[in-house]
Order: sequence, then C-alpha cells, then structure tokens
Amino acid sequence: MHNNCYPFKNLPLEYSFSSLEPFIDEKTMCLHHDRHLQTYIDNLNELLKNELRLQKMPLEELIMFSSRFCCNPYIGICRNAGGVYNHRMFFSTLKKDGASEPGGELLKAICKSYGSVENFKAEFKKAALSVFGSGYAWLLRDKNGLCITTTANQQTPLVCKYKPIFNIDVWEHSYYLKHYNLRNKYIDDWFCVLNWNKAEENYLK
Ligand code: MN3
Repeated sequence: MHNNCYPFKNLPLEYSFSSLEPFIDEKTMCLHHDRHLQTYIDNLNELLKNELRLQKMPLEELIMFSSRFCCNPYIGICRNAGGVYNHRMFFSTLKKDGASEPGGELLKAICKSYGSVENFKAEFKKAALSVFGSGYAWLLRDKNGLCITTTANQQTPLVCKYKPIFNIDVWEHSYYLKHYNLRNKYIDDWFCVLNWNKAEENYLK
C-alpha cells in the first residue's frame, strides 16, 4: 500500500462516496472517510511527531511494535495506527461494481471451510452481530485455511499472525444514519458492496 509510513495521509478512495448507494449512503461514506479516518490519521501523525525511530516503521510494524507496551505514547499509537489500518482495509474491500460472489481460489477455500457461500455468509453475519459495542468482524487466512474472528474497538488481528482478507466495520458510525440501530440490515447491505475481487487478491497475497 502506498503511504505506509509517517507522515500518514488520508488517501482518496478509488470510488465516489455516492457509488455504494443504495446499500451504504453517500453521507455516511463521506463522514466515515473524511472525518473518522482523518481523525485517526491526524492523531497518529501528532503522536509520531517526535518519535524519530517509529516514523520509519510501516503501519503494520508500528501496530505490532506498539502493542507490546502498556504505557504512553504506545497505547495511543497502537489505537490510532489500528484505526488507520482497519479503516483502510474496510474501504479497500468495498466496490462500486464487480463480482457479487466469491470466485476462484477463495471460493474453493470458503467451500472447504464452510461448506457453501451461503453458510459462510451466515457464519460471518453471526460474528459481526456478536461484536459487543464497537469493533470489526474479519475473514482471515491462517495455515489451515480460513477463519472468522472479531476485534474490539481498533484492535487488529495482525498480532495473531493471521492474514486479513476483509473486514466489516460495525462501529455505529458505519451505519447509523441509514440503518439506525439495525446492524443486521447493514450487514446484509454491506454484503452487496463487498469487493470479492479485492478479497481474492488479499487471499492470494
Ligand atoms: Mn469506522
């Protein structure tokens, strides 16, 4: 990914804020990208301003390194770097158009681990609904195949050495303007704009 080191920039999306309508609304996309993600980027840059050694670390390494400490500035760096990483993953696996179902190697892996795409979607939805408060649900690749997990707040699955394929942001700011408190409707709509081509790319990486 470009711009993977300090100073972090809020890269424009590869699609317009309105292009995920009617599944995810334009205003939500705009606020989510230009305000929520922007705040994590600004906070992270501010925390790294005087940390010359950490400025050279790529985002993933920054998360891994700072997660080993339970004092400041590392707690703040870990939270905000996680916010940048998680949002970049979320936005990069949404699409304007493209495959609406998995294909190729990822389809094979999903069928091997979950029996069918339908079963996989049901399992993933259950996980996304189970996040208490704010967080994410993830599809990950490990040595044995695929697994679904959840993380709280801006924690990432990177520390467990799994390779992320995609995530869904289930913080209320991701859906409240359109779906109000109905997270299950949001998850159904999110499946309609999930970028399966990008997911397979991440799976094969
Ligand atoms: Mn968010």
